This record gives sequence, C-alpha cells and structure tokens, in this order.
Amino acid sequence: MSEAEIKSLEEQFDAKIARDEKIEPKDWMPEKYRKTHIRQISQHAHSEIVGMLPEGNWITRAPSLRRKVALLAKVQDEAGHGLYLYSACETLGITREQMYEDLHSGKAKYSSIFNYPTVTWADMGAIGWLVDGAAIINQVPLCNTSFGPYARAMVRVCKEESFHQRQGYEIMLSLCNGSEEQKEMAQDALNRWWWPSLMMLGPTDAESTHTAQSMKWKLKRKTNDELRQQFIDQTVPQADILGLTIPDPDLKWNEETGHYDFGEIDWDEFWQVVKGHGPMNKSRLDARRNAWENGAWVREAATAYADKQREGKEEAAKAS
Ligand code: BYC
Repeated sequence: MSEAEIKSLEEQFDAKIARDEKIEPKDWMPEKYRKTHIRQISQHAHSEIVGMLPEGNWITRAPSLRRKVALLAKVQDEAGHGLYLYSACETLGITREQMYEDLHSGKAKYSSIFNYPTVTWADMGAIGWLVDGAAIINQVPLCNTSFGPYARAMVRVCKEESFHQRQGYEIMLSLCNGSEEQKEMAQDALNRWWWPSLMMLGPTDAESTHTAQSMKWKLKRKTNDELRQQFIDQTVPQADILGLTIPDPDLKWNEETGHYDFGEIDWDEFWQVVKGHGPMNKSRLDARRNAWENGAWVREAATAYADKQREGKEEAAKAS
C-alpha cells in the first residue's frame, strides 16, 4: 500500500471516530489501535477469569443456601464475561490459545485487585460492593467505546455487574445490622478492600502511559482519575448508610469542588502487586495454570469427538 493510500485510510478512520461510529473487526484500523485493544480487552478477560478465584474460595462456605446460590451465579457470570471478552478480542486477530499462553507465562496483566486474599465472609460483601462498584464505574463508559465488539460485550456485562454490586451491598447491610462481631467483620473487610479498590482504577493520569491516546481513540471515555473520583463520591454516602468508616483520615467533602478530597494512595504497593509481588499473585497464577493443565484431557477428548463426528459425516457423504 502506498503512503498516500495509508494516509487516506487513516483520515477515514479518524473521521469515523470523530463521528462516534463504531469500528468493526473487518474495518481498516491503525496497527496501534488493534494492539492497544488486544492489550486492554485480553487483560480485561483475564481479570474476569482470575477474578473468579477469590470468590470461588467462599462458595462452599457461604452461610446459607440463598447466599450460596447468589455467589455461585455471580462467579458463573464472571466466567461468561471472560468468554465474551476473549471472543471480542479474537476478532482482532489474536488466538485464544495465545491469550491463555500470555496469562499463564505472566506476560499479560490482570487486575491488581484479585491479588488480595479473601479471609472472611465479609470479603464477599466488600468485593461485591467495592470491586464490582468500581468495575461498573469503569465499564459503563466502555459501553460507548469505539470498537464495536467490546462496546456490545460491555452492555451485557454492566447489567450483570449491577446485580453483583447489589448482592455485595446487601451482604454488607446484613452484617452491619447484625451482631457487634458481624459489624466488626464488615468494617475489617472495608479497611482491607478500600485502598486496593481505589488502585484498581489504574495509576494517576500523570503516570498513566495509555490514557491520552486511548481517550483520542475513544477507547477510554473517562480518565483513571475521573473514574476514581466518581467512585469515591458515590461510595462514601453508601458507607454512611452502613454506619461504616472509610479508612482514610483525610477524606473530606469539599464544598468548592463538589467532590470528596482523599488521602495519598500507596502507589508503591500498587506497582508491587502489578509486578507480581502481591500477597496472592503466585497462588492465582498457579491456580490458572493447574486448571489449564488438568483440563488438557477434556480439550483432547472434545477434539477427538469432533474429529470422529466429522469423519463419520464424510464417510456417510461418500457412501451416498
Ligand atoms: N491492575 O496507562 P494505564 C471485574 C497497568 S474485572 C493491573 O492507565 P490503561 C470483576 C496497565 O495495564 C475488572 N495493571 O493503562 C471480575 C498498563 O500496563 P501495560 C477489570 C494495571 O489500560 C470478577 C500500566 O498499568 N476491568 O470487574 O489505559 C469479580 C499503565 O496503566 C492496573 C478492566 O479490565 C490494574 N488495576 O488503563 C469482580 C476494565 N491499572 O498494559 C469484578 C478495562 C493499570 O502497558 N480496562 N494497569 O503493561 C481499563 O479500563 C483500563 O485498562 C484500566 C487501565 C483503567 C484498568
């Protein structure tokens, strides 16, 4: 392709983005747009799949049948989200095997938040309330992202996430209306999950390598700091209803800005976790690798069965 042809394609692409039209898999797109989407969508898919582990830890210990059913359904939804996202990502020309390989080798990232342990039942409440709460704030703008398959996957994901957030908040409400010990469990879970939930929305805009370009492409519709502020403003009144204290002595309503001011985030901790040194990184990756290796016989059996079916059909076609 000549330089002039590429320039014309780039101009058409930019004009489409400016008109808020969706980019579809077979449309021409700049290589960097494709690569950035593969990076973000695959990391998002991995986060959903790894994100099943901390909650999966509590399915057998849920305190009632009702809680067990809801948690089981939530974890299954997360598997579904991962699968939509892997499918959306495949439309950009990467195979699912390659994505798995990148996760298992440690090359691909997944959300920092899932590298923390779930030590009490209250953590199921805190994850639903805070982690899914932050996820919704991050993902609602993605329903309007420029790449069609990602935007469409996000619509369904967001509907399910709002149910997840409500089930988490309801667990917190029950604990806070329960015994003194239950309320302490809820406060302890908030203390442990608050700061990691703020970190989950990514580094500050000043430190974010991808935000400026992703905003231009309308991949991202809001910056990391905008999302974080929105999350804090939305969540503080919810903590008040629960009667819980956000573990940030600097948290204060600011009349002038119309937002909450908040304390310093420990970014060293965030980068340590992102680089693989969080409390549960090793355990999470080991669990995913083991699941992949132990599931090899299922994949082989399914392939052998599909081959047999195909051979049978070919022989039948020959005979007729
Ligand atoms: N953890 O330039 P930046 C869920 C990396 S699952 C780890 O700001 P970007 C749920 C970033 O990748 C929710 N790494 O990046 C499931 C980049 O490194 P690379 C998951 C992080 O992409 C089960 C570098 O830091 N949500 O809801 O513009 C149960 C610089 O960052 C993190 C999504 O994936 C992090 N937290 O913005 C319950 C949403 N943050 O790639 C709930 C889709 C940043 O250059 N993703 N990094 O090596 C996004 O919206 C964006 O990718 C982010 C980061 C806002 C997360």
